[in-house]
Amino acid sequence: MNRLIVVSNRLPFALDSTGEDLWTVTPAAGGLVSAVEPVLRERGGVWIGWPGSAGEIPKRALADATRDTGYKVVAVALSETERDEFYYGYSNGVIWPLFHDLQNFCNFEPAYWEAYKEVNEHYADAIARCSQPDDFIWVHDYHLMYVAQALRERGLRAALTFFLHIPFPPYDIFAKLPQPQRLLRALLQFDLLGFQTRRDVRNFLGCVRRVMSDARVVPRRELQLVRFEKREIRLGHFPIGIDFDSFERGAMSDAVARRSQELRARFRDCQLILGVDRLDYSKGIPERLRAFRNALERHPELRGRVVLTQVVVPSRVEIPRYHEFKQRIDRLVGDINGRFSTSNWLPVQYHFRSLDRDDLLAHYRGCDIAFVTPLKDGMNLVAKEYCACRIDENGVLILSQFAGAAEQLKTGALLVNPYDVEEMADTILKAFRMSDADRTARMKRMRRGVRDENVFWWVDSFLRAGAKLAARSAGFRGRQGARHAKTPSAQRI
Ligand code: ADQ
Repeated sequence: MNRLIVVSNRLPFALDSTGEDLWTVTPAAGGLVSAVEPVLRERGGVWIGWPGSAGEIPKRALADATRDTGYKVVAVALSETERDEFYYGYSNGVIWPLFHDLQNFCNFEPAYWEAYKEVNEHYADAIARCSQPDDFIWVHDYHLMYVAQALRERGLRAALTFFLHIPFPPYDIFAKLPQPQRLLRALLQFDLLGFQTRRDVRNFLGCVRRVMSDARVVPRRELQLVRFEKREIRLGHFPIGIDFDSFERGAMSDAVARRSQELRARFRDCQLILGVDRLDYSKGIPERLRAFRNALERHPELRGRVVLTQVVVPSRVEIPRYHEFKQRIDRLVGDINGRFSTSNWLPVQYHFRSLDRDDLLAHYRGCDIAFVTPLKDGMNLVAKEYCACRIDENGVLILSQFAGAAEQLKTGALLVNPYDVEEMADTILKAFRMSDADRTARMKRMRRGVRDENVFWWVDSFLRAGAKLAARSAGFRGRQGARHAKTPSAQRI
């Protein structure tokens, strides 16, 4: 196997300064890390990314943090302005909300695009410095959509692959972006573009057809084909999975069994409903709380019989919108608990913190209903992790129809529209009343799917598609000759 180079905005841990030359290392939360880390740990390779703190990279702290990873880590430094304009600005203030159909949350500040390109150039430089001819270069996610263009401008001819973890929006929404053509042109410099779902591939192709008059879409049965600037770009959907065995094994451990029993013992006669999310407006947390409140209002049989445990992992709290969003959640929790609690029943248990792995697994194992209702989500791994941890083959999954995971889990989950508070409330009642036989039949189907299409299956299918293409494009580009090489760095690559 060729060496794997993973490139993502963040490394799988964050370095935070706690004083002069003192640093803490915190594992990064989030779907990309949960999916990619086990793969690199197993097969080795290189991970290129930013350690999360602006300014110079603290070399000793980085070396300490990466000693036992099993793969090499290359850190990219960002200045404070770059962090503000590239990371908080274009990536999380424009692309993130727009690609989740939340265009009113976008701040289309022109300087952000310039910063985005510049920082993508830093990543391209890091790739150029450390890559060798046979490496498999795999760039991840919406922060780095310009990297291939930057590498092509440096003369790199090797195959470049990209996976988008978040949804790709339909044309009417994508067209709001001030740089639709420049962004699509940049993406079409990759050789393989991977998306989470068929819907995302369809949306991307729709945008290419409408925006790029000199690109030709050639429909294919498996990988779609786009011809552009004498190149062939392949596209496909590769739904990301989880390390099923590791979640299942973890859920079976004594420590998790004990913690999940403790959790259950605290709420004896209640069914436990679980919400677990990063703090993000795309996850539909206020809508979920409103649905829970609506369920308690309209279905009195639920009062005193259900508890919603909502865990929110702090994320991007430096962005004012996220701060306001947290206050909204706090108010809703206060309102529900103020209105409905009794001397021995508190309807919402709210935790604003990250859980350690055993605790997270204990919640998955111990809760009767998972309530996963993002307004839109590339995939949503929480839904899959919940199924993997239900070793008793029980438990109900209520899932947003707008999560990528709905495409694979629809045969077992109760699908809801996360904007329809009453429908969600009625679905809570349906889940609450569901028989054990029905729960088991549904959970078995979902577990089979999550087990078969796990994270290693995801990586294999992506790498296999990429490897075929690398062979093909090496021949194709070989015939083009070296005349595209523009800069001295091209020789190094
Ligand atoms: P995220 O938006 O981060 O990922 P998600 O897929 O739900 O969303 O992954 C969250 C991850 O964080 C899960 O693996 C979960 O275990 C972990 N996590 C959540 N709450 C936690 C807690 N309280 N304590 C500890 N860990 C917690 C992005 C896209 C998704 C896509 C993934 C992967 O937005 O749509 O599924 O990438 O491609």
